[in-house]
Amino acid sequence: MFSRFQQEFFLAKAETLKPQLKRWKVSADAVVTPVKDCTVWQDYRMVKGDLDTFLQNNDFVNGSSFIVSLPETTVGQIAFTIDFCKGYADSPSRLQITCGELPREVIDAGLPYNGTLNGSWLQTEVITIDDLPCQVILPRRYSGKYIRFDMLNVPGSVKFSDIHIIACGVEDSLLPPPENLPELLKKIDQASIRTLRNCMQHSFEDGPKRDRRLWLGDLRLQAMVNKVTYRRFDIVARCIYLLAGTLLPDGEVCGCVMEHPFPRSGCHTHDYAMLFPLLLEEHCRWSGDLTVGEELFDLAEYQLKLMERFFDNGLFVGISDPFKDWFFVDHDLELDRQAAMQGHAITGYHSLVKLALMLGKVDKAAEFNAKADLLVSVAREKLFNPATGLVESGKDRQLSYASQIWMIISKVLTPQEGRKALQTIENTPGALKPSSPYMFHYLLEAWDICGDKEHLMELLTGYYGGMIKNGADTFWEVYRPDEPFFSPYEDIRMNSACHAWSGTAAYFLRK
Ligand code: RAM
Repeated sequence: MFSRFQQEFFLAKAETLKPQLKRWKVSADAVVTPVKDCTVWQDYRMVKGDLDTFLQNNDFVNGSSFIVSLPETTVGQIAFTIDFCKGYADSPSRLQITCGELPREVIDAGLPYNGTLNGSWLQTEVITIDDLPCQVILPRRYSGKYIRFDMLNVPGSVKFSDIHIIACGVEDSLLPPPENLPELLKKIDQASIRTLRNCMQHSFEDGPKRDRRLWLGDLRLQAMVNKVTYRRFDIVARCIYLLAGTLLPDGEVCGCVMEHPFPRSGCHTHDYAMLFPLLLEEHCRWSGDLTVGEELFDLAEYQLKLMERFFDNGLFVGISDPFKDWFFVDHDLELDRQAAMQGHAITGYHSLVKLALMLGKVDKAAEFNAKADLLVSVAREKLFNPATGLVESGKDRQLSYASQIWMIISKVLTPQEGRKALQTIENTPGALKPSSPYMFHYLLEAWDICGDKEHLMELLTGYYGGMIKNGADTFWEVYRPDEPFFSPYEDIRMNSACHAWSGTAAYFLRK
């Protein structure tokens, strides 16, 4: 595909689009006490107290600790002032500081970690401060609503004041909610926008706590919310150039880009690569910037070319080596991905058709149309069961929401058929449900295509409203309403609670 030299050119373009970050102060506004309560999310309530009084009246000795909260989930550097209380400080102060997006991250800060991702993602530091009094600004950037201070070793006793976060991001404020919305939907809208705002750093990050990188699947959803809110198309373009400048050796657009200290590609994520044409086409259409479409049209086409090896006579047959060939689709290892992947490829071709027409490449449009048509007719023949009205996936003819959803998005099913399939799957015991907010977004997109706005709003209110009722002010990477302790990483502290792919409610509320 593109040579190293061409990729450098795209990276240089990305560099010219690098946004300036704003900085602002968000002060802690309460001291909080965790209270065990099995009726609330993850079994703890945070009871607030007056912070100024607490800090004025309390000195902290070895072994003591306290937790403060911020008015909203904030991204930035932790800062505070620390002083000694009596005599003079004859030794340094050693503190453990833990930042958490959700209560359990700070409550369980001392518990051993046995999750699958590296524990260094947990936002805990041990710092040693030599000369008191002083202001401390931690060098790392965090994302959180709670900060816990543990006195590991302090000279006598110490006092704290001015605890805050030096927040950073491209945008420092939220847009006001649409006036005609009921209260709960206003809250959902604001949490959705805050999620986008907090992820909007030098690129669109998936989560400012974790992975702090640009994932293609997340980016496509952020671009949708961005379109109806901040309209920072410059940053979307920058992200697209970052992807184009960090191709994998075989020319595939990588699933994620790590931006620092210099842009590098992450892993193969084939379903995300298949979404590249969709991302590009939507960006060109929404921003009116056809240059990037011209420049990257061949790259978008090449992504689907690369995927041809996973198809046999127009049917996705897939996954030869599950460790090498990662088709993410959802956080669900049981999910048979055949139908969903067929849908991704068709959607990719449809996007290429639109892009080709936008760019005046009529012959190319016809070529992609023919490819899409073949995949559609094979899907109808092999995956759709007209007797039940459902799409079945894989050799075990698995029934899942994901399969219906992707056959709707790719227009294999008409809106009428789609509506029936979604209604039927809702009443099919044992059908695999969306497991992550990422797949939940696509469920809403499918209902939108099928034209049932009422049901869409019902689902949206139930799901995102559920998170709000459970204390969210940004939306969570992982949310299974009936499984508060579920983590794909085997430790809830690793879950990100401000996550790009969960933030699309504002798109549906505002578009
Ligand atoms: C996780 C992150 C990210 C997502 C990938 C596939 O690591 O949540 O947002 O895109 O999975």
